[in-house]
Amino acid sequence: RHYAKDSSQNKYITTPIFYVNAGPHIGHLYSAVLADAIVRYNNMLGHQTFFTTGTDEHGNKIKNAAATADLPNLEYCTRISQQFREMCDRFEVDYSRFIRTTEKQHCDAVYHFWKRLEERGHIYLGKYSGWYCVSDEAFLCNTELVEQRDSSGKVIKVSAESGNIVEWTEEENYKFRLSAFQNDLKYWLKDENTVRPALYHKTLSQWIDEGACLQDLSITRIRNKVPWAIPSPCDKSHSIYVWLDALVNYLTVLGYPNESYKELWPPTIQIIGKDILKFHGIYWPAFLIAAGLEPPKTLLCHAHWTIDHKKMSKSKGNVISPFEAASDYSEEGLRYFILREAIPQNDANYNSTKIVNILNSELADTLGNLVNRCVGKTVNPSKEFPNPARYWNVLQSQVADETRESLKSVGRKARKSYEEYNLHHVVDAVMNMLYCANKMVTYHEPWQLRKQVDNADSIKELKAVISLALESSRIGALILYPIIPRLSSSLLDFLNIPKENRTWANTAPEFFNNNSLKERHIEHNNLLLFKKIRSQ
Ligand code: MET
Repeated sequence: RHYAKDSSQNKYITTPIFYVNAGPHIGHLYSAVLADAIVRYNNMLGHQTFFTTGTDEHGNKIKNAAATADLPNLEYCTRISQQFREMCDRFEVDYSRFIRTTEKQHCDAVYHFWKRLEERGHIYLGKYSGWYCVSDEAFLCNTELVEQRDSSGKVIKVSAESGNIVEWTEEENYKFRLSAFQNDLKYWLKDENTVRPALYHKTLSQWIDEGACLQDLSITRIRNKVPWAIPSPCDKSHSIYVWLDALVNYLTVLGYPNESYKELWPPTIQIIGKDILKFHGIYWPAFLIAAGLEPPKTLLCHAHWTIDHKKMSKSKGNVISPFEAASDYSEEGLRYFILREAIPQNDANYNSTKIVNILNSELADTLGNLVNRCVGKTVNPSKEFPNPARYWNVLQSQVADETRESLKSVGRKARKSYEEYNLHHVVDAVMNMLYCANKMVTYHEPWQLRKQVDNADSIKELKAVISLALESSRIGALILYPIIPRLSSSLLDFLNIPKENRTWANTAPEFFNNNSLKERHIEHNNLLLFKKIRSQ
C-alpha cells in the first residue's frame, strides 16, 4: 500500500484488541463489524485505509484461563486468538493487520515506548496501595467501587461498572505521572469530534474536569505476582501493566518505532466499547502526549449488547457465540442485524424473534423480493437491465415519482448517517427507498405488462419498471455494501456493475448519464439472495 503524503487522505482505523481469556461473543463481533463497515465506507470514498484488530494476551486473567484449560500459556493464547481471527474471516472483517501482543515485534515497540516515557521524565518508582480488579485488569479508586455480599454473606468490594471483584494490593510499582496531564487532556477534548457520540464526550470531560481517575498510575506490577506479561525494561523484577502493553499495539501495527508509522499517525477512528473509555480516553492520550506523540483524532465509543434485556455473562450462561448464531441466521444475516439494530449510545438488545423478523422483512421481502420480481423468466426473459438514463422518466405515477425522489436523496441521507456513525439510519434510508421501489413495481404490475408483447407502450412501460427497480437495487446494494459486503457484492456482480463503478460517487442515480445509453444485461446465475428464515 502507498499512503498519500497529505495524511488527511489516509485513514487509520482500529478495533480494541480482544482478551483471549474466552472465545468471541456478540459484543466482540459488534466492535469488529462496526469498524469494518466504517473502513469499507471510507474505501468507497476513495480514502486509503489501514485497519487493525487483534488479541490482547497478557495478564493474570489470561494465565488463569490457560491454567483452567490445562494448556501452556502461549499455546492457549494461540488457540483462542485463532478463534478471533476466524470470526474476522467468517464475518468479512477485512483487517490489514491482526496483532497479538505476544509477538516479538510488539514487545520491542513497548520497550521503545517505555524508554521514551522514561527519557522524558514521566516514570518514577513509587508505591501503590489500593484496589485492583483482575477481571478488568484495572486499578480502581473508591468512587469506582461498591460493596456487596458474596454467597457466604461476607461483605466484598466490586467494581461499580463491571460488578467484578477487586482485591487489596500494596506494592512498590513504577508509576506514570498521569496527574500532570489534566490540562493536556482538556485541550485534546476541546474538539467535540474527539469522542463520539456526544454522550461519551460529556462523560469523559466530566471525569477529567473532576480529576476523578487522574492519580498517578502504576504501570508495573511485581513480576512474581504477574509473571505472564512483558517484563519492565528497567527492572526485571517488574512486569509491565497490561493496559500499557495493550494500548501500544496501536503503534506496533504501524511498524513503530520505525519512521514509517508517521504516515498514518495519529489514528483516525478508534472503535471502543464504553467499558474501556477510561483506558482509551485518559491513559492512552496521556501516554501519547507524554511520549511526544499526537493522541487519536476520534474515539468512537459504543454501548453493549443485552440478551433478552439481560446483561450477557458467563455465570448466566447467556453468552452468544457469533459462530452459533451464524448457524441460525448466516454470517451476513447476523452482521446485518447487529449493524442495523445497534445505536452507539444505547445498549442494544439481542432477541431471536426480532432477528428473524428483521432479516425476513428487510433482506428477504424487501431487497431480495425487489430483485426477484424483475429478473424472473416471465417478466424479464432476455435478462435485461434497461438503461436508467433512457427510461428514467417514462413511468407516470405517484409511486414512480416517489421512487425517483427517493433515489435522488438516499445517497445524501446515507452519507450523513455514515459520517455520524449512525448505521441504523443508513439502513432506514435504504429500506425506505426500497419500499417505494417495491410499491412502484406492485402498482405497475410488470407481469401484466409482459402479457401485452404486441403493445409497444406496454413494453416500454415494462422496461421502465424493470429499469427503475434494478436501479434501486443497484443503489441499495452500493449503500449497504459496508454493512453486508457479501450480499451486496453478489448483487452488484449479478447486475454486471464493473468494480470501478462501486464507489460512493456511484450511489447517485444514473438517469443523467447520457453518455452510456447502451443496454445492459444481468448475469444468468450465481445471485446470492438472503433466504427467508422459517420460524424456529
Ligand atoms: N483487551 C481489552 C478488552 O478486551 C482491550 C484492549 S484495547 C488496547 O477490553
